Amino acid sequence: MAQNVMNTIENETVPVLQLQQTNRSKQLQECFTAKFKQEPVFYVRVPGRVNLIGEHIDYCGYGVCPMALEQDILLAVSPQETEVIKLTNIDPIYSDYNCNIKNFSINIGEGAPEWYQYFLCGIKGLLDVLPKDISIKGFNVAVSGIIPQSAGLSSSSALVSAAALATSYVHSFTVSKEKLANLCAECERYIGTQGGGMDQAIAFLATEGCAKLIEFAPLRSKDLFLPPGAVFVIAHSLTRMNKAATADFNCRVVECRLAAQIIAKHKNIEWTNIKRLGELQKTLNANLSTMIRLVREILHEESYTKEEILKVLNTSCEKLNETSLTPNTRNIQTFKLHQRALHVFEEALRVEKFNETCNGFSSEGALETLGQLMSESHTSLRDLYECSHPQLDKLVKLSRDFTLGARLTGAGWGGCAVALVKPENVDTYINMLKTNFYEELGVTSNIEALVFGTKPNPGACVYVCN
Ligand code: ADP
Ligand code: NG1
Ligand code: MG
Repeated sequence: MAQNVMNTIENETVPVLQLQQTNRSKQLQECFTAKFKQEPVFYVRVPGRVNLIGEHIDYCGYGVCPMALEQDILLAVSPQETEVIKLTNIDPIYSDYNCNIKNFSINIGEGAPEWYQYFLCGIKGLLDVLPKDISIKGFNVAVSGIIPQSAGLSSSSALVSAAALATSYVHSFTVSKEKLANLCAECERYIGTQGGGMDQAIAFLATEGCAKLIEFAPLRSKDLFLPPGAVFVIAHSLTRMNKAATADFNCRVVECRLAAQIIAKHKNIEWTNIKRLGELQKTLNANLSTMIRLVREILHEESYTKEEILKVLNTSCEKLNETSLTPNTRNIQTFKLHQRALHVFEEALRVEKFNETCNGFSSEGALETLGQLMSESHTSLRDLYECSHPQLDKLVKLSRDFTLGARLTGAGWGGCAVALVKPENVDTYINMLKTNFYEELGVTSNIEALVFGTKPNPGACVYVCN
């Protein structure tokens, strides 16, 4: 029987490798030299990720099972002796951006943030921990990104993490992978979303050939050895959702927090000390089945009004805004607490079963069990968490007869589905989606970029040139 290995090595740093030129790095180099009239000094690669199971539970403190993708963000960088940062993007839809590294603000307004604001989040995150005696330098950067954007494959965190890693390398300031993962999770919140840290963790901690079980507080990762014959296929639903453009993502974070606080109050625990459902579980010293029972007993299924929450918690609107809500959720008047908390505890149980099944993969039916857990996860995200999209539901439904299970991946409301497929069925499955999904929607070319098989890739690295 295979054993999962605790493979978090404290203080391990991001590898610095020799650059092997590819068509892509060459194209990026050309873009860089055309723009800045000099050669890049180093490159940074940070992968996107697909989450296999454990959705919308990282910010509640529960473990998740992502793996890093081949699709990544690649930066070409050269440090400067000035304080100016100059950003350019190989994709012409993104305008150049310059600022002073000692004097910039991220200033998030209404709607989707600008692309460079994600980059600035990463710079700020690193500068926040840079020792005061290191003199701060500007740098020139060209960005090439091939992770489908706003599609649940974590392009935002790859960009934030790449910016932080480039800033650390420019300043010869070595930070461990764990510290980078934690600080990038923290600094991406400057963009406005209160994510849980899965994306930045897998970006740095991924190793080639295996998915990971990532756990939080403190951050830990374990190899997840998938049973032989497990192929994960990603399919884009042709819908997108920028998570920082609306309050939907933070609304779910806040609904989970309010659910935890109301159960805490009911159990005579100081509710203001509880921010996450995971903290509540630890405080109650209960198992997940007990937590599921408590949700059913304590939280009603109808939406809670803000007024009712204030009454139950015996608090004022100002205090609730401060202890429980985010700036963009303060105007929301109704919250679903029963459904959201139920999803979180049941999904955390599914992650446990997924992990146990991978541990004992010689047992018969392991692939079927994993597939079933993935399908159950989708149903829960659709019905309890309400973060699916009709086109994601259509993809999952079409997948039923060709895969062992399928689900939306990432935050949802659009983006990608991931399916567990037997190797011998991969081509038939992809062809079926071409005909029954993409061609139906009028897409006949470049389908390889929309539906593709994946294998677990390594995490972030720096490339140096000769
Ligand atoms: P995801 O699910 O991909 O993380 P988000 O909505 O969190 O989606 O973030 C997507 C945003 O990240 C994009 O709208 C863009 O601003 C930024 N982004 C991602 N990749 C790139 C890139 N290659 N170039 C510029 N900006 C990018
Ligand atoms: P994506 O899919 O990258 O938007 C978001 C959060 C994750 C996690 C998932 C849902 C960020 C940066 N990422 O991911 O932490 O909560 O949603 O499981 O906020
Ligand atoms: Mg994101």
